[in-house]
Amino acid sequence: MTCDASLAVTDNILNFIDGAYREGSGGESFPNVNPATGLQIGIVHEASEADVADAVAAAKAALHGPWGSTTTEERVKLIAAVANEIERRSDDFLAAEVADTGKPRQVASHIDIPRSAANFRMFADVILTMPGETFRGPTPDGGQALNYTVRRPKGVIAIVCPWNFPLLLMTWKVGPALACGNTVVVKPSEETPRTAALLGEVMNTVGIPRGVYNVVHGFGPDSAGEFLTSNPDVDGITFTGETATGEAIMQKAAVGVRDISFELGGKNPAIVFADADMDKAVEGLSRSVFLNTGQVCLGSERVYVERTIFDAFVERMKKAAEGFKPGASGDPAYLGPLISAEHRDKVQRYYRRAVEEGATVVTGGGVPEVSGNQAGGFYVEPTVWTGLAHSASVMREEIFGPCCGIVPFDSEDEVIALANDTPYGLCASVWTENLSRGHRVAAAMDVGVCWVNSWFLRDLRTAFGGSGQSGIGREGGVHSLEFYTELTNICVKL
Ligand code: NAD
Ligand code: 6OD
Repeated sequence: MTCDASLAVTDNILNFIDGAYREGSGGESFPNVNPATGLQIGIVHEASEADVADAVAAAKAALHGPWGSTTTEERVKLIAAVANEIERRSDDFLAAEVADTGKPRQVASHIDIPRSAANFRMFADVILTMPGETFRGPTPDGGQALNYTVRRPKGVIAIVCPWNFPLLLMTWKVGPALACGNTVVVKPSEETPRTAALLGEVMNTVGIPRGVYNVVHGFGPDSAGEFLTSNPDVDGITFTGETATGEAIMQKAAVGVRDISFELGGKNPAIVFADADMDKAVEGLSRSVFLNTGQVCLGSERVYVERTIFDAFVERMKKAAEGFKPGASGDPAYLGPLISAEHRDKVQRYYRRAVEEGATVVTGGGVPEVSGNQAGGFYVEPTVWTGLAHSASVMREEIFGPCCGIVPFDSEDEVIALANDTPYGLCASVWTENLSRGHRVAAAMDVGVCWVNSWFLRDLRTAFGGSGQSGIGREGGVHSLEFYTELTNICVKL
């Protein structure tokens, strides 16, 4: 592995256990690579099974320490302080996220870092207004009973995260977990360990007690991911990542009947009706296909366009794709790298397969020329296909790259059937100026989230998640609090 001389390769990315940073006790480590250059920029210290057990034990002990007796109001203050500290140190978080993912600074500074602070601030608000239920009713002996619910923290929560929006997707779970009084052990992706580790400093600065927030680095099978999800002292597992990984984790969660919340893959449809505002649809869909180099679980890899506007729409998407420049500058016109050489190989395999499956390559399909210190980065061209059959594997399997197949349709019923014919069910978007049609088609989508004339527009109080093979459960607003708490009904004979 070549190192980037301009960056400190001595960056040591450590585990954070019981309020302190540590190397792995097994002495193992692995390289941390900047995907924009392909160069090694640091060393990640891998947690051994014993380290993971220590992290879980610290989290369990912290439930019975000062954290266990905090009031909701005290936790809310601490969590708001975490949000403030992320904002105060946003340059540090930005540098860490850009180094790990290679994404353009413009993307990380507008999406990843501010949303991460918001994830804490919003759940601090939600927990204060969490509704409970009370029933007063007759008892068989003619008396009365009062039933009411109280919420308890679930306990030790394992949070297993992907690499595409590392801090954003991790804090989306750490925020509500801590708001509800749980303690957490986070296993960030092996590709993007930095921001999870850095958050440990924030926790110490604002006075979150030790053991409440822990981070263990490593891989999945036979490494930190598996050690964590099989640890019997973990009370709940929340996971974002691939569907196949979700299946493996679910088997571990079955032992001891631990609760799970899963946000998994997708093959999301977008539907553009002839009456759509063409400018808005092209702008929205070029974001939903190419943002974050297509590495967004909510991205639209299947785009259905009403036949009368098909050619014009394809031409506009071609132009949009060709407007991106490969590279990792701060400019929004830049399309960053894919996360790794391995992922680039996978996306390229799909690019080749699309052609084998009969696609017309409208634009892209290859690897761009990139010069200077980014020549070794993991770039691919933004790609648009037409002419693919509904049964083509590139139209059925999640690619997670900057590409889409565009398909014409003639009727509303036809396109609803096409859009829903997938084992996934994460999200969809519908583009039309006919609001009745917008509501009707959105309600017919078998998905967890459907946008009308927008995409990835998030109100954090809303239910977020997928149906089918895209996930189990919903998080967001009170839905997160449902997962991160246990309900006790108290029945008082009056
Ligand atoms: P991944 O499943 O490969 O890895 C995710 C995490 O799981 C990593 O931390 C990894 O080390 C860990 N892991 C892998 N195998 C494991 C095992 N057997 N036991 C325990 N942990 C294990 O996913 P990825 O490649 O990091 O992320 C991309 C995928 O995530 C895509 O499929 C994308 O759709 C999905 N995703 C979904 C959402 C959503 O909200 N639905 C959001 C982002 C990403
Ligand atoms: O916005 C969110 O809360 C969320 N979970 C986004 C997921 C993006 C997937 O790549």
